[in-house]
Amino acid sequence: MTTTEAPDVTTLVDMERYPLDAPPAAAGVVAAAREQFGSTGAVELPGFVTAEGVAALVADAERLVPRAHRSAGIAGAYLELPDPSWPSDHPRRRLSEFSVGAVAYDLIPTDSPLRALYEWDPLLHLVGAVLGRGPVHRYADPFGALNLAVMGDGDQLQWHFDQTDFVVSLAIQAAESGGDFEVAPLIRGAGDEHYPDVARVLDGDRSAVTTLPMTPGTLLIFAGRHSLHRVSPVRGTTYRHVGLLAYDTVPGTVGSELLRQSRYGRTVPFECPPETWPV
Ligand SMILES: O=C(O)CCC(=O)C(=O)O
Ligand SMILES: [Fe+2]
Repeated sequence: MTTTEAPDVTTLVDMERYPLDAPPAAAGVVAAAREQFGSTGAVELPGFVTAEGVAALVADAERLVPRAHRSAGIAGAYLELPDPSWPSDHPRRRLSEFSVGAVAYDLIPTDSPLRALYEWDPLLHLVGAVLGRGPVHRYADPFGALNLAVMGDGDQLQWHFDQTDFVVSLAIQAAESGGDFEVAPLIRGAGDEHYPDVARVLDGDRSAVTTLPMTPGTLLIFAGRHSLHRVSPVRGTTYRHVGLLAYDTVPGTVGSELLRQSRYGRTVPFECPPETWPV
């Protein structure tokens, strides 16, 4: 891998449809997205990245596959160890299978178009404007701020809540089948866990669940800390590639050591620049 300049993000994003470098021109798009986000806790921006941009992101994702840390096992919705003081069928005790690959932020080089997009301030401002809760910050976690999620045949992600307020996911490549993003939007609130509602989703009740097929180039902004979500099992030989761009309303927020160890296989970030790593 060679060290080169960060790609020009305006060659990736459909700047006519989403003129983010000219905020007044983007006002209509932002207002519509903000309204949808306010009512459902999730908003899709279709065709955010152009077909050429998607091709560049796919090539980037394929070269980064060897850097993905694979993890598999059983985990719960709260991304913490089950607490035996809860009854055995309580949502805090329930575990289900996951298997996933993730390339951590500290392994994504500066010449990656995905990294360039995450570090592009107009996107940060768009996310802030859509959320409408004052300034948002890129997640301060050196692993979890930006991930490339790489999922192959049989991989899936269990129902869970995120440890950051908001995640923007960018579909890069769809699997042959499966790999849908399923979400029960805003099922819990700050200080109000709604355990019976969570239990119903874990039991297979689909009435509160929306399924979003991951169409390449679509950007999805969702309230991951309060929305229960999962990725259905992937089928076929094509990788499902998704960029996960994390944000928080509180600066300096990081994920737990347990999550770092489970998802990335380590708790201390690499100090040498990701460009210098052999693939
Ligand atoms: O891959 C996705 O679409 C979402 C992944 C996710 O929910 C997570 O990594 O927390
Ligand atoms: Fe998540």
